[in-house]
Amino acid sequence: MKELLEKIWQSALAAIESGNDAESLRIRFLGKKGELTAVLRGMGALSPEERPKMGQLVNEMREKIENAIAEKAAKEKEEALKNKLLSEKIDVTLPGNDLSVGHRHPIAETEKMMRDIFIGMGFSVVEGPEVEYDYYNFEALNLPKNHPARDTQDTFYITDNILLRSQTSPVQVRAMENSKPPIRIISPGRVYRADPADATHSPIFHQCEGLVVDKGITMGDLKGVLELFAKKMFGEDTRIRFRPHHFPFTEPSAEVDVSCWECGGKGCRLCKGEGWIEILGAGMVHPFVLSNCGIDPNVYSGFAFGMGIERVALCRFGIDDLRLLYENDVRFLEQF
Ligand code: 2NM
Repeated sequence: MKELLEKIWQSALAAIESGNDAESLRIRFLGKKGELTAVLRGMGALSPEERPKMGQLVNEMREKIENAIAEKAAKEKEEALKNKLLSEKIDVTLPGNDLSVGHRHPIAETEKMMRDIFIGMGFSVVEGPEVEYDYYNFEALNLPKNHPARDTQDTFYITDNILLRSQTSPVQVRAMENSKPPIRIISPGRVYRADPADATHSPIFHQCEGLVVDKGITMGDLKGVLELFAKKMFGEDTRIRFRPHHFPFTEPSAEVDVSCWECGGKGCRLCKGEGWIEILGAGMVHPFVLSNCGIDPNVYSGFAFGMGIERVALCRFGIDDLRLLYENDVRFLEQF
């Protein structure tokens, strides 16, 4: 029987040596149907004196094999950890993956700058419908049917009385109808005109208009607000210039130029030798418009202004064709 135990020991060593995994070794040698258990079962044939001695030998052998297998299991675990660490090795000195981050479209970027500047001056941003009634787009703004100035703002009609707004002024008419002065708002948004597309025209474009109504508002307030806007938008050294003009909804009215930010006013290619760039229309809100909106022109006065967002974007970014802004060619847009 001793020889049998010795044989089992030798075959256990050989099995461990030959790379069997710890768990199958345990089953084969120590399990219920294992080789050592078979020896224990055969002990019934021994004499009562031999049995305890033999039992002790078997237990010693069990311990030896257990230890050998445990050692093997520890080695296996260590090996597995080593392999895991090797396979998961990362080189922290490699350059990172290049994640390309998008950015705002030049029109959106320019609109955001305008919003931020006017918000900084205490204006609120108000939006309104792009599909409007003729009344809000024209009539209330002192542009009755058959008024010649309607031609320059010809738009798209849904019905006789419903159209795509040609300016964002209807938002301001609604604001004046719905609230009491003081009013200090801008209304950026999309507008429509029945113009064929070319380098400087598009049937769909964007405007940012502004309106201030309160007691004692003067042209001086208008100039102050627009001068501050121009400095924030185009640079601290920017000056502004008012030229007399006519709009049906303001009186007096003006076109507003800013000094060229490229040459500082000397005259260059950007300003076509003028030294000035026209970017705004403005004026004192016509008394008819105020009373159309339920505001007493004998108590209140106000100023309003409007500018094309694309026009400002083209100038600022030095783009010479409006259509480039709408093609959404990423190779073009990535430059800004
Ligand atoms: C412009 C130029 C001048 C304007 C007028 C109004 C309103 F609703 F108050 F009458 N909103 N915007 C206005 C005035 C717009 O755009 C070139």
